[in-house]
Amino acid sequence: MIVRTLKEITGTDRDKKAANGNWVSRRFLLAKDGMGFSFHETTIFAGTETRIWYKNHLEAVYCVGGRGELERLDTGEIIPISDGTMYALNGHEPHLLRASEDMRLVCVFNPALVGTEDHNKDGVYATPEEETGRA
Ligand code: 9YT
Repeated sequence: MIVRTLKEITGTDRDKKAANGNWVSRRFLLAKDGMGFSFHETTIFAGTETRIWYKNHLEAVYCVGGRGELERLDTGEIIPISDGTMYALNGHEPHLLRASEDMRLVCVFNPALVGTEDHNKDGVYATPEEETGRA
C-alpha cells in the first residue's frame, strides 16, 4: 500500500513547476509506483492560459476548487470549469486551459507520467520512453 501526503511531496522531485510558471503539479503516483496510471494535484494559476495537447496520453481532470475554462481548439467549444466539474480527454483533444481564479485540479494520466514531464511548445508531454531517455 502507498500512502503519501501533500506535505511530504511538496519541495521534492514529485513537485513539478511548469517552466512557463502557469501551474504546479504534485505528482502523488508516477510510473515507478506501478499503478498503471499517474495521479496528481495540479494548481493552475489565476490569469494564465496554457496550450495543451496530450497526443501521447489520456487525461481525466476533476476540479475541486477555483474557476476557469477550457477552449477546444478542434471545435471552438468553451467549457466552464469550477468545483465539481470533470472532463476526460478521451480523444486527445487540443485545448487552451484558462484560470480566472487559482484552479485546483485532480488529474489522472494513462500511460503514467515518469515525473519530469512539462509541456513542449505544442502542449505535448513526451512518451514515457522519450521522457526516460532524456534523463
Ligand atoms: C489539467 C492539466 O493538464 N494541467 C497541466 C498539468 C498536468 N495536469 C500535470 O502534469 O499534472
